[in-house]
Amino acid sequence: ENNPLAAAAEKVAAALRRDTGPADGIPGKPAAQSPPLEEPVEPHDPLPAKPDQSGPDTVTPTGAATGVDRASVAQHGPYLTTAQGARLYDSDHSLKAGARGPVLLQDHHLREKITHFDHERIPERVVHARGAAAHGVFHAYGTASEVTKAAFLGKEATTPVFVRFSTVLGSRGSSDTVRDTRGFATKFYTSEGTFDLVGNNIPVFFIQDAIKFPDIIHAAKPHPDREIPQAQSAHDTFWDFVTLHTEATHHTLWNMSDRGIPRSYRTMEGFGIHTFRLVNAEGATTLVKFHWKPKLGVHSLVWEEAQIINGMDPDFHRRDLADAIEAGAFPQWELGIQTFPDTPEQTFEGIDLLDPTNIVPEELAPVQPVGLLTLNANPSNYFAETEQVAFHPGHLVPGIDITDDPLLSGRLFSYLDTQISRLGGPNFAQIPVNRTHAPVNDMLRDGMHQTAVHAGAAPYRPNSLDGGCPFKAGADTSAYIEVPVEVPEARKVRDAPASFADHFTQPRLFWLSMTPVEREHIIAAYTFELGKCYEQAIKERALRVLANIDPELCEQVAKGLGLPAPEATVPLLALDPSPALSQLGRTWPLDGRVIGIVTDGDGDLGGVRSVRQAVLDAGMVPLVIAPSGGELDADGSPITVQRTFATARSIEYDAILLAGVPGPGSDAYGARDAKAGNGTPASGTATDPRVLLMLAEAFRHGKALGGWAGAETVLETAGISTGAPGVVTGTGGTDVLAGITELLGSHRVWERFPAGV
Ligand code: HDE
Repeated sequence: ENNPLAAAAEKVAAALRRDTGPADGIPGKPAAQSPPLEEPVEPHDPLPAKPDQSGPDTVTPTGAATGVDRASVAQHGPYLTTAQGARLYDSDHSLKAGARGPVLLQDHHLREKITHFDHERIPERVVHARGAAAHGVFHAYGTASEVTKAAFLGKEATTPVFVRFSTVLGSRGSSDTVRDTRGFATKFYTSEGTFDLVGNNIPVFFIQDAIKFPDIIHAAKPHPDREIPQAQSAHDTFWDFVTLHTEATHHTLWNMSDRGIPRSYRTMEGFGIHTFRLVNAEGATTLVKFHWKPKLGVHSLVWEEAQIINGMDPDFHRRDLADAIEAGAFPQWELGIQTFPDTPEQTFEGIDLLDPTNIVPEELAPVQPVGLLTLNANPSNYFAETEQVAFHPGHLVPGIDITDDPLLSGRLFSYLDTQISRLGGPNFAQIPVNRTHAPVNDMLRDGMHQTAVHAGAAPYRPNSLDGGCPFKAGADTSAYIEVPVEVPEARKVRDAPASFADHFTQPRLFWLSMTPVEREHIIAAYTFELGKCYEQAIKERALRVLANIDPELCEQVAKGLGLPAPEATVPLLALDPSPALSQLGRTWPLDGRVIGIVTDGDGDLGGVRSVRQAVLDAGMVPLVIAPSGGELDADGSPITVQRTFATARSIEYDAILLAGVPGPGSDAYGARDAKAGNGTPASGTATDPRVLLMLAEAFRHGKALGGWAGAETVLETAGISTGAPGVVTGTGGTDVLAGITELLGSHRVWERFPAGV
């Protein structure tokens, strides 16, 4: 009985039963009598593992399992353990000399837990740090078979994919809707090895030679002294560089256009940018540019909306992608190729195909669809998948080869190199999301984070000990064989071809292809960004660049900056516009569009119910907005309030409906519910100012607005004429919705612009 070890064991057993007495507590203070509510205290077998609790897999999550005993790895089994598998009886208290005494250095569990935590972060990507990703599948139409032998582009081929979208400049925690280029990187897990198409949502790049990449990125990232601004191009160093280095003009113009602020990842185009070389089964080659075309059309935010979102919902794009997939509204893109004959000049209609600041207008070389991408599953674990995925333009498969675009050549070096520092060594291909679905039989060995246990004694070639295995493949056994392109005899130089010196023709083509609304947005963007620069000399230089694109653009921006507009220093060519570059003028499916329905307890709740249903039936998302949360009683069958006046803001909706405002003289959303500053109900008939703000913003942003049964009064209070374009009022909700739906097909009510936003 006096055995001290037995006493200690009993104390531990008591701790496990959670009935410890006050022995070591503050004198006089009783110990807690019962365990925390709802925390299970009896060990039991785990519930079936949710996909996001599964342990490390031996293939990518889209592939088949390869026989690892899942029960033997993380978070399986009834007991919490250390990393070495020893069971723990307490993970909430450090080992101390007495409950109020010092923590002991010998607490190896504390040290293991904290040390692992200390090392949970890895370096973020130097560019494209903020991203969101999804799993999906690619179905090939087979239409590319004539030009490439790549198996995944063959008829009916189906290939798992992982796609990561990103912004370029911001850190991992920055906002989604900043003005920036977006990454669009796709990993195809093909049967012949992994193919990565590491593209952007803008078809041209800032620089023509990879050696300039550190310069553009140093200029565009926050200033090194104060580390501001975050995720912005509206600052001196960016504009200093892009105006001195005029090959950046084309990309910068795209950034200043609506393409710089996409509505959603789901409504972005993607581009491989560089010209690639395809090779078919007969060895014939074709030059191509890759395009992703979103099924929902190409749509953007307006600038004021984008800025409000950065504060209201910095995860706007990430949320939108994940929500759509979770709801089963799987985003889709068609992969297309523009094809060009593989001539020694590598030009098409006078356009240099090796210059990544050039596009080839679709009117000259149509985009031919070759397959359909569907994103149908969200990642289970952000870090394991979205953060650790490692793309590389050098991940190529037989049938797809590179060209001598000097930007691409540098990328082929950079991506492998960056993964080694980012993912801590050369074995990142073993991380589940990076594992190929093709059989691997390499002779790469050892290194940091080696997880394979390679057997055998002969990881070298030639060998006799392994019977000469593995053998080299040939053209008939799917080997990746570089196209034996002729390299003209040349002198070793640091230089660029003369054709790379034209920096203004293509920007002018883009400008001339824009509609008036799009041009107005471009002018506003330049005026905003240059207006944020401090250095007068940079603004003046920027105007000289704009003068070489178009006098109207230059004059308008100069006016906004209060500076004189300079003359062009290059001939301004008369060019045929490329209508395919404009985002306007077509109508698109409405899947996933969000309709805000504002109502309150006295509104036409029957009407709200039928409009909600009609919105759902049209594949769109209804969100009921009311003064406060909970449910609205519609004749005994309640309607759930999804947003309150406190949580709703115009930016979340593509259209807003005022659903049944109580009759004339009523309080029209608010007087009864909004509280005056002192907590007592406000008097009078004022509409809640948050509703008025929502309507005014939505109107300025070109969104469809509508309502019935008294909506006119509220709209007018918000300063919106019911006769204005895109405002639909009527007596019944479903009629009004029909009018709104028609407007939504063209994304916004473009007649409302210019609106100065
Ligand atoms: Fe990248 N780029 N890049 N880039 N890039 C990276 O690789 C680089 C370029 C693009 O979601 C880095 O893993 C150089 C063009 C995307 O994980 C790095 C040059 C295009 C992503 C890198 C370029 C891109 C990256 C940073 C000039 C469009 C994100 C982390 C020669 C065609 C991929 C990483 C993801 C990421 C280097 C230019 C697209 C450092 C040197 C042109 C979509 O390797």
